[in-house]
Amino acid sequence: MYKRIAIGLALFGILTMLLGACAIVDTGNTANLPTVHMGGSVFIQTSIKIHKGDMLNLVDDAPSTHIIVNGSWQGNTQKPATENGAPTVNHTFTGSDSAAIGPFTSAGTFHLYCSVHPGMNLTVTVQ
Ligand SMILES: [Cu+2]
Repeated sequence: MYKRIAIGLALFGILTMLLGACAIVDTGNTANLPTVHMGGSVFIQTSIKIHKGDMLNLVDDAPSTHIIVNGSWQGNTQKPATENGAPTVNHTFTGSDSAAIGPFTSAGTFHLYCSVHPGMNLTVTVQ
């Protein structure tokens, strides 16, 4: 009799733990992702290293529009590019917003730029 109650309590405890663990998963949570911030017309850091499979969180700290795509500025000329292994990126930030791009599933060095702001380049190294 007591054995049954003990087993019941143990099962209840395990179930509670499992449900608790599930509750921690929040698909909208980008706090733990590698993050690059953007100012009015620049990437605050121009390169970042991430791990294979990571999403990259881009945060627009300014009330500025940024359109982030694959490729780079070379001088004052936009050079859109398709790089093998890079996710296709085409995201418009409207100001004071953020978005996770990717995932980057292949190792390599990839280039992103903002088509609004000349020279606004970001290099993503995936390892
Ligand atoms: Cu921009």
